[in-house]
Amino acid sequence: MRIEIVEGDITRRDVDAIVNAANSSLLGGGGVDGAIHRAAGPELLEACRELRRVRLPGGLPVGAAVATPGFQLAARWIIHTVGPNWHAGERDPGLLASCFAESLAVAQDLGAESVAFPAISAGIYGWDRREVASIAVSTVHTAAPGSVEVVEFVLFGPEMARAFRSALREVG
Ligand code: AR6
Repeated sequence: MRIEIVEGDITRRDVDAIVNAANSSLLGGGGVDGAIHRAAGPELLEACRELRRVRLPGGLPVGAAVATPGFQLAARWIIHTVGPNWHAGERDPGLLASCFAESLAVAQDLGAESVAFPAISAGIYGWDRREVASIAVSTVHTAAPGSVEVVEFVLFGPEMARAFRSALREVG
């Protein structure tokens, strides 16, 4: 599996699947979640409401992942995951690792060959960017091989990109 670091807007990536840093409600929010809902169009919210009604009445647990179509995105699928919220005392690195591992497992099940991840929990949820970078890169680096050939980390800002490049150097 090849790992690439990209600075930019994840909604614009032409990959098979993009990962959304959602919340348990799956009904939208700010940050990358808001950007993905705006770019994918209103059908995404409908699909999320349907998921909640049929499969996830209690919401999506922290560390779990679930897919919807990409609707108006170039990406065919959106994989929604819920990062731990540092501000709410959710500080177990295993929960954050689970977001990356479970999202990748969903991508493999779908047969995706390319997947783009944002810096889950590094925005509104308040985790330190170096810790997110280290957990993200090491989790993807040690994942079992499958259909996914390329994993992109698509990041806002040079500092976040630097943190991920540094984490990649450490595993490489
Ligand atoms: N492309 C790539 N990265 C982005 C984009 C984008 N279009 N927009 C923001 N980021 P956040 P979280 C970066 O807050 O910390 C939502 O309200 C951002 O700069 O989106 O997991 C959800 O509904 C940061 O580096 O996600 C939840 O309630 C990173 O993406 C909550 O926020 C993640 O920031 C989740 O918080």
